[in-house]
Amino acid sequence: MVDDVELNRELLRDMLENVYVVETAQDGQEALEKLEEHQTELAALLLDLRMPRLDGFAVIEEMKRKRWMERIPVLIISGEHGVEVENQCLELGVSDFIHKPFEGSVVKNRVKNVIELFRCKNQLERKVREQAERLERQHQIIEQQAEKLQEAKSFSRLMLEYQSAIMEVETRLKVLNAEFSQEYKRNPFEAIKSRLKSPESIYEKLDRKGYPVTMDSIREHLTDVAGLRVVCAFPDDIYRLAELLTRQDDIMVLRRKDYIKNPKDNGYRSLHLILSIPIFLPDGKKYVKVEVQFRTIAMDFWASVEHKLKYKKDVANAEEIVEQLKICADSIEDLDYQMQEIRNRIDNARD
Ligand code: 0O2
Repeated sequence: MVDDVELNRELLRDMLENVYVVETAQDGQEALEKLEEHQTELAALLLDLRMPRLDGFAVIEEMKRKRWMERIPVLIISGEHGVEVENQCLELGVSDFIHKPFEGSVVKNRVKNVIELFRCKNQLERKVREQAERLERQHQIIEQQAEKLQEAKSFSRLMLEYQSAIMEVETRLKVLNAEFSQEYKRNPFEAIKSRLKSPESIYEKLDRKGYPVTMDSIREHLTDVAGLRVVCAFPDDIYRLAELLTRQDDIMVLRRKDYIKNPKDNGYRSLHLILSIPIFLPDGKKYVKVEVQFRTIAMDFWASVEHKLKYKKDVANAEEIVEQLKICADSIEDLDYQMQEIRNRIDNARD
């Protein structure tokens, strides 16, 4: 309750004190200071208009600016009866008037009614706000799910492209195998193994290399999503087959790593090609990257055993195993070339 006349403050306090906790201020300035501190605890503000320092209109203006009027009902306590002033106050958003001299039951009833009305209004507004927030959250969830669905769709579509590229390379290799076997009376490769990189491995590799996990990033930065392993009996078949495949005029060789001529320190020997190969989809031709590894049967056996070591933790005497594997890899090279030599001698013999 804000009034500069002490008698008015005491009168109103007497009328309301048995129902409400009454806090008073003697001018607009003090009222705003108390409002700043207690505005969440106030049920209503009884406000005089004519006061020193800061008048009632200035308090209303400030309350409107701070949006306190939306929560706290303001009742004007004033000796003024002019329609003009009342209208001005109503336009500013005050809830009711209590005219001086004060009549106890009228004061109590007007205060009670305004507080009740505001309580209902605030409850309703809170419910509407909560409902709107719930709807917003649901909307966000639906949007996220739609996005995931979209991502899943484009990911499956991308995987389909890589799968098509695997099939394309596999078919070309099989055709070469058939032609080669007609000419040389033997197959240049024993087996083709293929695999599509798993979503977990794709994510792990992009993340490890610091690239974003997006469809464009997969296309740009990964070269081994589609992978083929061609297992040949003899080292010279590897080069012959690789040459026949890469000679095809619509295939581009993006990278070539010859670990047969330049074996890795651990003894690993294979020929790796990163190819860009066209695939034909309903919406046109597309180039897709494929990794093709060529190795001998013996080296394939070696690599599968050695690969296990990479994924095992705490292997006892791991260094000794690495050395042993290196010795085996060197023996395999010896063996591969000896077998090739034997094959050549058999081939050169007359039927
Ligand atoms: P996984 O589990 O077989 O897929 P890059 O792929 O280009 O980022 P890097 O190392 O430059 O990495 O390529 P590189 O040397 O051509 O090796 C690619 C793949 O060849 C490997 O894939 C292995 O499959 C195989 N490879 C390379 N070195 C070795 C080796 O020492 N031992 C064995 N067993 N396999 C090898 P990932 O992704 O490393 O493994």
